[in-house]
Amino acid sequence: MRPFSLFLCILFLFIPRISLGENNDLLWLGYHRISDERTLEQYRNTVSAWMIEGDSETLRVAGEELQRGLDGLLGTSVPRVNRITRNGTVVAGTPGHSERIASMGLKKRLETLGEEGYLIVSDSIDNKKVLVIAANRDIGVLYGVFHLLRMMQTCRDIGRIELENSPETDIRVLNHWDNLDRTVERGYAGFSLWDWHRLPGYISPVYREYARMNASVGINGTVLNNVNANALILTPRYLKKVAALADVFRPYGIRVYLSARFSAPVETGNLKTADPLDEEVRAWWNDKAGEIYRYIPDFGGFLVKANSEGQPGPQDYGRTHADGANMLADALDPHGGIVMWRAFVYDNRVPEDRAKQAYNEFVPLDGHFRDNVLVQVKNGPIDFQPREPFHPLFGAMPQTPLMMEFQITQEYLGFATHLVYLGTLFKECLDADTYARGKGSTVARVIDGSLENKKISGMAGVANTGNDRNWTGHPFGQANWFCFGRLAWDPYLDAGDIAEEWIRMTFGNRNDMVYIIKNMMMASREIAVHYMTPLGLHHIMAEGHHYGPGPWVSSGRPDWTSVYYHQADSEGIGFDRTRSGSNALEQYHPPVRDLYENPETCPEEYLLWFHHLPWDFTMSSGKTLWEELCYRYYRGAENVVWLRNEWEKTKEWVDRERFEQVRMLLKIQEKEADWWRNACVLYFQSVSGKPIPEGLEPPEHDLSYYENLRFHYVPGH
Ligand code: BDP
Repeated sequence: MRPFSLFLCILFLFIPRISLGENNDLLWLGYHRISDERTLEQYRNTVSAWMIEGDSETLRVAGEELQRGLDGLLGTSVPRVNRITRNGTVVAGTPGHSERIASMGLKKRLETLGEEGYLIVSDSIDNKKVLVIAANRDIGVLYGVFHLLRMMQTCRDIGRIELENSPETDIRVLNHWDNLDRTVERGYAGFSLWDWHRLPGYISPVYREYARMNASVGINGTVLNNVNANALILTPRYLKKVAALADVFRPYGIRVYLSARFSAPVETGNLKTADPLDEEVRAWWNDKAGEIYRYIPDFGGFLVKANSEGQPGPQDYGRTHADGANMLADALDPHGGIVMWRAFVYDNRVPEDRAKQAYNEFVPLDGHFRDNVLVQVKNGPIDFQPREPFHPLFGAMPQTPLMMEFQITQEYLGFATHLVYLGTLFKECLDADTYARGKGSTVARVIDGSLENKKISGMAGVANTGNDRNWTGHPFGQANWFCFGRLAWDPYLDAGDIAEEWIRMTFGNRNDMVYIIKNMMMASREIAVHYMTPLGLHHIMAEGHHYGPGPWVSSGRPDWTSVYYHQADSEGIGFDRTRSGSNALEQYHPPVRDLYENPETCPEEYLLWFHHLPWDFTMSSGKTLWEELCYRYYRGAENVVWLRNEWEKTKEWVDRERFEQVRMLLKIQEKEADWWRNACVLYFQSVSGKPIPEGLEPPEHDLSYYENLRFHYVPGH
């Protein structure tokens, strides 16, 4: 080697690794060396080698993960061994493949942990201290590996571990609203991850990383395409591409599902009808299912949006949602597949409050669905708003498995520009008490199946991923993906604990930094509610693209306008859903109904969701409703300044790239929060005729300025 090249090589060894975008790419699995020397010392003593017993693709990726994680966290190469010759060996496997594990007397404990559960225990073998990760199936071993690594990433004590863990729900899926041309409906992180054009020949390394990330938080399924589905996805040309993705995901325990277009038999099968009771149609779906399983033997099943927002469905033929779902369920059943049938349905020809329509259509069908059908229900009765009460269907269909549908992508929460941690939103819904079987009948217990002893359970999250370098557009969007997975696995986890895990895994373990960022995250959703839709307001965003405020939107189909939802006039504001109004409250069980029926006892955060009240209604603060509304809008916008100032404090701890990204985004968020506040306060003032309370700075423009803002090429639309 020439001296100059040698010099360059040596120099290269001493230059810190080029980290442009690296931290962002790695998401929460960066496995950075433990910075606290005492913890590092303890970990190095506890973990000195690893072995995985057995051989399968899943065990191989579990081994790769252990290698990568331990090497990174301990800052040294941790050897793989075949024999236990030293203290601190991690031994992972299943009793089926490992005699050592089979002989450890764990059988009884493993019996309760199912296909995906695992246990991690400190023990000794041949007088050597070991850490055992044991599971019934290989996938449980992989989940156990991620658990141990997470404990180390978050600096937990691993000196003496004794834990068991298994998921509370069966189906934990991301729903990608990705189109075949790679645009993503309501996606704000670039284009779709799926490179349909070059599949199946070209397998992007991103697919494997995607699978790792999901597996690390327990997600075990992915619906690849938009619920507004294109029937082409079910044709052989695309099924080959889907099969190629399924092959990459399989070792990580991730099954592939597809959104099925109900009219596919007509569009791609040349049939004259898609009537679910027609024999030819049923035969077409049976054959289609058989064909899919030839490509993808472990195909998960279909997600269906039918008779909603213009999508075809069984009602086009005078049939019910159950008829449609059951036809598909029958086709999938011999292969072990399931149907996730969405309850997000509403019809502009029905003069009913939109909040009531899903309940009205689905409750009569309870008990009519096949065993392999889950009805997938959005968290609230309208549409992923910054705040909604829980959907009344939860607790109203005792004989039907109900799946939760959360939206991780921030369609109504500032896109990928605003820092909004959704853990608190998800938990608010999961912890809500439906009273379906008396006190303690929480939504979490409905969806995990424990309340009514359901055979199958699940949770879906509308993904926020795209081909942006940081995956989610906003670095903090990563936390929402992470948090969704953790809650799908265990809906009883605490939103703050999950935030803290994510921060430690992503940014490191400095307690002062963790404290600041966690506070920001935990406050962030309430802040957004304040500057967008305080006091139970909802659906007042701009029309179509949904970017920014649009409380004045009044043309088009009524239930797509804002005035339909806020009902503001010179007298007052809010949607009356009590007995004197649409009586949507009737759909809730009595204690909830009674509490919300009375404006004096209705929680203020849902006040205008359920009540139309005069502007001078007295709030608990002693202020009038009008004043309170203004104060909340102003407080929300002010708190974004607080978020920005808090973030500045993290400058010396967070890597430059992410620090700067978040800083820039918070500046935009501040402007957009002011925009929301100004537009909404001015609009509501134009109907209330009341002055903006003293001490609050008047908006910089007049209402017509905000009403006339126009935007082109807004993402996700
Ligand atoms: C709405 C979105 C729309 C989706 C729809 C759905 O604006 O793009 O297609 O939900 O969930 O929130 O089907």
